Amino acid sequence: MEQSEQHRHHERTTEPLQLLAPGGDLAAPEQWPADLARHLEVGADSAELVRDLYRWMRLTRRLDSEAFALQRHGELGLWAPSLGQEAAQVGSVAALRPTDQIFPSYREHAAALFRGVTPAQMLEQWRGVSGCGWDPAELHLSAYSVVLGAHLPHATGYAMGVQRDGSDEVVTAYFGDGASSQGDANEAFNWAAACSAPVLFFCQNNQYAISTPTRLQMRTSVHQRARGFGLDSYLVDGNDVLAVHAVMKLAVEQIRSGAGPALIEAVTYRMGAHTSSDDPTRYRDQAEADAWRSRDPLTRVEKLLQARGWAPPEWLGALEEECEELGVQLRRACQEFGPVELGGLFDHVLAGRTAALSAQKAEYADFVASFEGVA
Ligand SMILES: Cc1ncc(C[n+]2csc(CCOP(=O)(O)OP(=O)(O)O)c2C)c(N)n1
Ligand SMILES: [Mg+2]
Repeated sequence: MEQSEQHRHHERTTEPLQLLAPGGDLAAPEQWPADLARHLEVGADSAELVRDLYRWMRLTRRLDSEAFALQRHGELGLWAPSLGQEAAQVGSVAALRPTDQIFPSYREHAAALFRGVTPAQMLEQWRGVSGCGWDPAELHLSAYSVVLGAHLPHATGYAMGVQRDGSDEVVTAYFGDGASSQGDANEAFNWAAACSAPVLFFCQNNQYAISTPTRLQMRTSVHQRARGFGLDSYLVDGNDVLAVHAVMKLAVEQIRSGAGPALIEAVTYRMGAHTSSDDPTRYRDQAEADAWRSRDPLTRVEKLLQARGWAPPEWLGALEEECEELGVQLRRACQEFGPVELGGLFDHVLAGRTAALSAQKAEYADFVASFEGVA
């Protein structure tokens, strides 16, 4: 079968592609679609890959629980949990080259950690210390975008630049099921397809846009709609890190070789709240959350690691320590942040300084000064 025909096969399947079942059973290689098998060498020597993906998922989960606790302690203004979405994020980011630009939305903490964002940089935005804690050019990771879908035309435009540079870089943009309804998203998909721009749109369908379930938001799934724009599309179990990794590697390889843009829909579940300001018990059943807990993306990898003897106790112990150390660094970072300096906001609205911005900055400084001496 031609490889392109096999792609269409992925697109047509209504069931998300899964390689590692929730019980820890790995599909036999002969059951895998042939074009995917090449992209994930799970065999006798795959222990290292599985351990590595698991390590990043564990670190991400630790980051998430610590940051949520720090928000509850009043150290952060807000936090958007990544709990439950670790496989979708780690499996995908690990399939990219470090120089492939990523446009995240606001929950891609695994991608940020993987790219080398430090604990302190990670928390800056959530504490309100700065608009973005890291250098987007250095880490090839753009700033988090809270405005839904706004970064997707940026990703398409960036990919058009890559095209004009003659580079083989692949641009990845993460977005949610809810963001797929934005006009920006639809414009970005269409224009990427029209220009054959080297961009991969990665949708984490976590079943909700805050309290709105996916079924109330769309009649046709995101990966099916992608076809209408002329994007290659894939549907994958987003809680299966091995399937996500394999599909991502395949899609990225295609784009890098000039096949044009693609979209991956990863079916997952936001196990926690939308943000630290949200109470999901107001709009979803406990039974639903429990059902998804049995599909926890970490548990199935733990079962695989154990069954194959791929995770010696010393390795697990060292990972546990690494996670604890990450927690310590996050708490320390919060203690070491200086006071929030909002005056800097005016300096980064535009590349240059306008008279209006200078006036607003001066007005703000007067406002802050008016509190001096007030208890
Ligand atoms: C343009 C815009 N409209 C509304 C919002 C408020 N808002 C923030 S997150 C969110 C839901 C997004 O859902 P989804 O795209 O599925 O991403 P998820 O939060 O589930 O990761 C909404 C409506 C916003 N940030 N930007
Ligand atoms: Mg969502």
